Amino acid sequence: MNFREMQKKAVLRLLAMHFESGVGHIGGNLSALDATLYLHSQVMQKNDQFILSKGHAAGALYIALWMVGKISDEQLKTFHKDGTKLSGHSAPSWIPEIPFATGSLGHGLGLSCGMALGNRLQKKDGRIFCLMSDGEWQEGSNFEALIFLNHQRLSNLTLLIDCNGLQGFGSTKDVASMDIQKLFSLLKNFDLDVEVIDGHSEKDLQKISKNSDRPQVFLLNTKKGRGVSFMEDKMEWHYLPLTEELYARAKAEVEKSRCHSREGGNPVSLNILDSRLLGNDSKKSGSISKKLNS
Ligand SMILES: Cc1ncc(C[n+]2csc(CCOP(=O)(O)OP(=O)(O)O)c2C)c(N)n1
Repeated sequence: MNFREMQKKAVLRLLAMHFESGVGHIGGNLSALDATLYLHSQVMQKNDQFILSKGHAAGALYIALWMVGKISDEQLKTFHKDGTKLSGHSAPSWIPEIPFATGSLGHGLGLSCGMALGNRLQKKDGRIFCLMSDGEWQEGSNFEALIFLNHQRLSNLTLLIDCNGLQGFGSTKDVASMDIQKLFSLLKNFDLDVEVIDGHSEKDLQKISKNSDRPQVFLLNTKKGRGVSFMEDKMEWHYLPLTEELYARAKAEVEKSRCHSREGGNPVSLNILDSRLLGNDSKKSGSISKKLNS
C-alpha cells in the first residue's frame, strides 16, 4: 500500500471511530493525521519516541498506531467507551508508544525536551518527535521549553507544529494575533533549524527525515478537517461530533476521492518569508512561498 492509499484508509477509519463513539475534535485530528501517520509509518525507528502534545488528537495517534500494527481493530472499537484504554485524550496505558498523559495543552514540548536530554546523557540513539498545535503557543510553558531546547541544543528532538490556523473558538490570529508567519518569525530567532512544509503532502513530509546538528522544527501548513469538504477550515468541527447523516456524507466523499492527498494545506501567503527571515537563503524562501501559494 502506498502512502496515499494509507492516508485514505486512515481517514476512513478515523471517521468511523469518531462516529461510533460520538466523539468530536475531528477537525484537529484530521489536520494532524497525515503527519502522525507519516512519522509512524515512514520515519520513526525502533528507539524513537513520539509525544502528542495536542492530546485531543488522540484519535489520529491511535489510527497511526493501528496502521502500523501496534493497536488492534478490536482495541480501536473501544475508543472513548467505558473501561477503554483509548481515551479521548491520550493517556499512558499498556502501549509503550504513549508514555505520558497529554491533553492539558502546553506540556508536550517540555516533556520532549526532558526525554531528549535523557537520551543524550544516557548516550541513547533514539529521536524524540513532538507534535503540538498552533493554538498551544498561547501556553507560557512552551516558551520555557523553547529556551531550554535552544540552550541545550537538543539536536535529537524534532518538533512539528500543526498550523491549521484555527483553535476552539476562533482563529489563532483573531484570538492571539498569532499565525504561522508569526510563529515562523518567533522561532527563527532561536538557534533552531526551522522550516515550513505542507503538512498533507507526502513530498514535503519526507523532509522530516533530514539530519541536522540543531533541533528541528517543522511548521506544518495544514487544514483543520482535512479531506472532508464540509469540515475543512470550519472552526465548529473542532468540537462537533458527527451525526449519522453527516458521517454518511463524509464517508462517501472520502471513498470517492481517488486518493486522499491533494497537495496543499492552507493557501498561506508566505511572502513575508523573505531573505530577511531566512538569512541569505532567498532560493529556499522562493521555493517555500511558491509551494504554499500553488
Ligand atoms: C491547558 C488547556 N486549556 C484548554 C484546553 C481546552 N482545549 C482543548 S483543544 C483547545 C484549543 C484547540 O486549538 P489548537 O490547540 O490550535 O488545536 P487544533 O486546532 O490543532 O486542534 C482547547 C482550548 C486544554 N485542553 N488544555
